[in-house]
Amino acid sequence: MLTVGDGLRVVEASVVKDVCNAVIQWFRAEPERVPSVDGRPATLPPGRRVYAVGDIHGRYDLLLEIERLIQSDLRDHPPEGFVDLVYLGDFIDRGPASRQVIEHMVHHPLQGVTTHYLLGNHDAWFRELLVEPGPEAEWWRYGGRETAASYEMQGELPPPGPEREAWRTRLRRRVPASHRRFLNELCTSWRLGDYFFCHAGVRPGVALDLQGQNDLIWIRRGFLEHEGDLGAVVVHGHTIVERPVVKANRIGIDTGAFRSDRLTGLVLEGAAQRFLVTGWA
Ligand SMILES: [Mn+2]
Repeated sequence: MLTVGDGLRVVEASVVKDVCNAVIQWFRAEPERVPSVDGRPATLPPGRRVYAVGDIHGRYDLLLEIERLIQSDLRDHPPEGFVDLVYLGDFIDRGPASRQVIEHMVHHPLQGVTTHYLLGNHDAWFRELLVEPGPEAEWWRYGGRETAASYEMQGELPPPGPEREAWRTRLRRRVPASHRRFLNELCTSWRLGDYFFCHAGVRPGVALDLQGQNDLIWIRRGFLEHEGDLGAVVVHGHTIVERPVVKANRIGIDTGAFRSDRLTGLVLEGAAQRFLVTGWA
């Protein structure tokens, strides 16, 4: 038998659910444009599904959550064929648990899917400075401090010179070989059907298979405002947006997880796109 208290809880629960649904609807509002190539809607080959995940930036908690969302999506919508999962890079920096993110990627890939790990500008910084002098000061300022802390490197970044080199040696010793191999093996792009996946974007006017690494992991100006056909619909992270941006020529899904708690996943199948977002499960 329901008591008054139970009824109140039911009402509260339904109000909360309505508000959540409204927020989700707002987040998943109609795209500005239909992603298209050569004037026709972009599609994946039949029987294929792709999940793409934006910048994780050391948020191990959100990585686990998006994996749970993907797994329940796979249960709710059993795939007809082959499933790929693409991480768009920037695994590390800013958030508190970069070491745990890489450790998880190395040892616990999601079962039943083929995973592609792409290189972000932060991952590139880190793998370079483990080997030789580079922009350590910039890296430190833009979240490298947190990554160093996750590898239990306490204290400040020493000035360039012998102290810095001793620091680099200590850091390298604390980063397991499996982590260094993971960073060194990151790819700069992946392509399937009418979609091209990379961290930041592409240089318009350059063929997709001739894009330079610097553009693929850093580009903003020249790409974000470009409205013309790019040869594929570019799925990217790197540039933070409040909610996913869907244009005719690109889909941006970096929703600033490290500070917004919203890590976004994009689901592509046929000509359709759907979104999975942490925090509202
Ligand atoms: Mn980035």
